[in-house]
Amino acid sequence: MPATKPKNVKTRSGWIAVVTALMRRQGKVLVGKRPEGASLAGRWEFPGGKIELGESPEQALARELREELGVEAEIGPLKFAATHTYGKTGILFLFYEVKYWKGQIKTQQHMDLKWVAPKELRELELPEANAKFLTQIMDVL
Ligand code: DGT
Repeated sequence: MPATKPKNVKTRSGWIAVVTALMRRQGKVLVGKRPEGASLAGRWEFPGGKIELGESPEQALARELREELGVEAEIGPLKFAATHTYGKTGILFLFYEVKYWKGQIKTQQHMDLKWVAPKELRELELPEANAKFLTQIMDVL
């Protein structure tokens, strides 16, 4: 047993991995309004959520899109990764391209869903993290 804890243990235990989908249709991208009662309620986000134990990022995103939108999605390539910290919690964001899905997108958890032109993203109330790396997100759209 080491006499002292490795220095990075505390930092790493406060990190979570979140997968999000960049879904395009006719030049627009899908965003959802986070539900009441959730953290960041009312903010517009890209569909997705936390990776659960035992899941790959792609499995987690496919599950989230099933739960949130009611579709069976084919997860494309990783387009962008970034980190942001909310207080003591660090979030690693993985943004995937999602071009293909089966089924009709329907609101299951969000207050609302809408397709917006990439430049309209700038006018939406986004979570702080997304606002911070919006330029990079727009570059990969
Ligand atoms: P749960 O089951 O309530 O823990 O929630 P999950 O696993 O559906 O995950 P969610 O969406 O509540 O958590 C993702 C975290 O990332 C949350 O702190 C909000 C933050 N976040 C920032 N920007 C985004 C975004 O564009 N999409 C998503 N899904 N989360 C974002």
